[in-house]
Amino acid sequence: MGKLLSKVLKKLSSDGPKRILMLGLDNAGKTTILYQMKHTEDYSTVPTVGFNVETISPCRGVSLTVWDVGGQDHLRTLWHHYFDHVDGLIFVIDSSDRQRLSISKAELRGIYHHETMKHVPLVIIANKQDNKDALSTDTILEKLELDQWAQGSYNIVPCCALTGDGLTNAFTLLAKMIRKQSKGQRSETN
Ligand SMILES: Nc1nc2c(ncn2[C@@H]2O[C@H](COP(=O)(O)OP(=O)(O)O)[C@@H](O)[C@H]2O)c(=O)[nH]1
Ligand SMILES: [Mg+2]
Repeated sequence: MGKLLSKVLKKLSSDGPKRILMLGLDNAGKTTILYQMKHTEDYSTVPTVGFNVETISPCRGVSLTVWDVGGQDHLRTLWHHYFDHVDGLIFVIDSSDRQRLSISKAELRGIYHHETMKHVPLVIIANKQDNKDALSTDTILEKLELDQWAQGSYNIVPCCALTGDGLTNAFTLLAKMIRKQSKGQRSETN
């Protein structure tokens, strides 16, 4: 999946650099996804000391910043530093963690409360679909109450980060949404 994903990201950055955030509760599978991204070309990583944020550049012109949300209220005051000029958000969910879906829902709402995040395209990765008790994407959408969000503002993709299944799909969708969004913004300013 490395080459295809790499192509998707390169195309995305062809009309200017892009900033993508990847957030989710701890144990959702973010680091595993990052590991899969390391197979893409030109991989480089810049760990941030003192704040559990990792930024990687999976290809030239694309930066991907990752951190755990939930239960770290003291870090929330720092979020706004990362919420400016974001082009897309990937929110990772452990599809078998029924108990904490409500926390994910609250976190997602909190993130989109930030003014600068309001129109940022969202792709939810319903990770760990290989687990027998994984919830379907439909059930997850229902529990997150995303059906109340504007149509086209989000998508959900079933994935298994361990094998990489679904990840290219997820990033391809996000890239499409970002392109559509920036076209819309251009025509608004014309
Ligand atoms: N079964 C299964 N386990 C996964 C999957 N993705 C990640 N994990 C496991 O879930 C645990 C947490 O993953 P990690 O990437 O560290 O989560 P993070 O806290 O969001 O960075 C690890 O033991 C991973 O091996 C998946 O798709 N399926
Ligand atoms: Mg991690």
